[in-house]
This record gives sequence, C-alpha cells and structure tokens, in this order.
Amino acid sequence: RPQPQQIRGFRYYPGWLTPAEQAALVADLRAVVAAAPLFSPMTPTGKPMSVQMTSAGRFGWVSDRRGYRYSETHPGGRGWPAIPESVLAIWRAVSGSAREPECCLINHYSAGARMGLHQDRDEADFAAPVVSISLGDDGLFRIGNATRGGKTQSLWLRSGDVLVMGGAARLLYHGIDRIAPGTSLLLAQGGRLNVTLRVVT
Ligand code: MD3
Ligand code: FE
Repeated sequence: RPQPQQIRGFRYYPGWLTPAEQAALVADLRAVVAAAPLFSPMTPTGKPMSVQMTSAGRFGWVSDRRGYRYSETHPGGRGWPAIPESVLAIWRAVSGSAREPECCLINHYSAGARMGLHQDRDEADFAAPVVSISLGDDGLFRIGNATRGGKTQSLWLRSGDVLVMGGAARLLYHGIDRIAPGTSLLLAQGGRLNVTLRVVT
C-alpha cells in the first residue's frame, strides 16, 4: 500500500484501493442502495441538494425542512442496512480509531453535482476521524480553514483514493466543486460515489 501524504493535517492515501477492491466495494454499495434508495436531501431553505445520498449503519444523515440531522431511519421509514464488511475493513486499516463507525454516508454525484464548502459538525465526538473513500469519476475537492474564508487548497480525488480527516483537520471547511464526467469506467452509469465513515455519538 502507498504511504499517506499529509495535506493540511489530513492523511491522503492516493490509490489505496486496487481495481478489484473498488469493484467489490461498488457491488456492496449497490446492495445498500437497493435496500435504502438514494434520495436528494432538501436543504432547510427548500432547495434539493444536487448530490444524492443514502446511508448504512445505525445512523444515516438526512436533511429536510426540519434541518440537518442523523436519523435511525431512511426517509422511507425503514432502518438503514448494515455497513458492508468491505467498507469496515478500510476503516480498521486507516482510521487509527478504537471505535467503530456508526454511519456510512454514500454520496452520489452525477455530472453537474457539487457540494458547497461546509464543516462536518453534526457528530458528538470530534476526536474520532472521518474516513472518505472515492469511487468512479474524479472529483475536485477543496479544503479551507477552521473558519469561513482564507486560502483554500484543491485536489482531484480519484477512484480508489482514501482520506482520513482527524485531529485539527476534522473541523476544516471542505467541499466538492465539480466532478470530471467520463474519467472512470468503474461505474457503469458514470458519476462519482463518495463514502464517508463517521462515529456519530
Ligand atoms: C474534511 N463529502 O459527506 S469527502 C461529506 O466527496 C463530504 O462527497 C465530500 O464532505 C464528498 O460531508 C468530501 C472528504 C471529507 C469528508 C469529511 C471531512 C473531507 C472532510 C470532514 C472534515 C474535514
Ligand atoms: Fe463534509
């Protein structure tokens, strides 16, 4: 496995996953999506996000007119499927955390989807890292500072890349400016999948 690079306090593992591992992950994520379909979360202002989402694990991330929160149920009313073993294995290999993830959030970007700069602060324990796995088309990731504004740094995330956001990096503003459609053949329908693993409680 490649050695991680340190960028702004997070650990970046370019090409951590082999093509076979990426294909196995996609199959496992398809099973999650079959049980818990992707949905377009509504922001509290009433506009749908351009990224589609679903989750696995005890908690999933939802957003509607009541606001953003973790929920033990999919918007359809059922509980979330279990986090696949293939995904848990990545957390155990790179997180350095004794805790197990409680949420596996799956973000789906089709051409034109983006995610504005934000902080992840809906979790109770910022000491636990967030682990991110990129699959499919390249995504232009932007990372800034602990407060809005200031210099940002951009990085193309490619299929098979893994990021570990721990320590001070855990609370940095970040987002996805755009994806580059057609840069990967991993997903038959194209687009980008990002998986984030989090401790929530
Ligand atoms: C930096 N997802 O789901 S993953 C998110 O590619 C999210 O879908 C993006 O931001 C995506 O909240 C970026 C990389 C990432 C994930 C969590 C972080 C970067 C982070 C938490 C803190 C700081
Ligand atoms: Fe985030």
